[in-house]
Amino acid sequence: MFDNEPDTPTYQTFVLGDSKIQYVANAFTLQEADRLFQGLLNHIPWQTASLSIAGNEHKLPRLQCWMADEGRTYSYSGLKLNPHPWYPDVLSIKARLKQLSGHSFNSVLLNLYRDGSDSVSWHADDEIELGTNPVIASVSLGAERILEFKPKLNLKVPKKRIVLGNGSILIMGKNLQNNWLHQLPKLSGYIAPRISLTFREHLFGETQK
Ligand SMILES: O=C(O)CCC(=O)C(=O)O
Ligand SMILES: [Mn+2]
Repeated sequence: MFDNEPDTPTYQTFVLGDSKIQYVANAFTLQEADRLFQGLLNHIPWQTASLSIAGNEHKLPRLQCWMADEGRTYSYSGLKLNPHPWYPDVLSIKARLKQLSGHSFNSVLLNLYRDGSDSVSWHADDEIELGTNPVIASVSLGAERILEFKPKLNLKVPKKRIVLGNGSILIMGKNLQNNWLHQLPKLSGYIAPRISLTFREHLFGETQK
């Protein structure tokens, strides 16, 4: 390691069609990222979610926790997630996100990938409660993983791959969820755990559940 190399945030922008992705490496120092990772691993009430497909139960290949203000229920793929109250370290991560990106969010889906066989398959975060043009930010803690993007329609465009490092932030800009899919593929070999916090702006309040 380069002991005297400063651990400062560095910004990179990727253009995908008419959408932009911003990647911030070192949004958290290694020390901060390691402490946050251990705290979340031990204190978040991680849950297994199952989908029912043709009458068969399929466990999702990752653990999850939906955290938001009271009443902001999240539904996707037939699952209905009731919000857990905010955990203090998640609020400080949200504050760093605001400071570095200028974006405010009111909810977050936390994912725990226990090893390389945990994953998220192709999808867009385009649920109705996120509005028509959502910005989604993903904070990465722990093992490095790859996020892949492909257009919903033009299948000739090659996949875009972005490596998500420990302590990084990835911001998927407007339009991306409308026109592109993303996935976090399985990896073989020994892969350490990773936690992601995917922050969203949830537009439905308690009265519109
Ligand atoms: O783990 C990630 O960085 C992405 C997860 C994701 O796409 C999601 O939770 O919707
Ligand atoms: Mn997603």
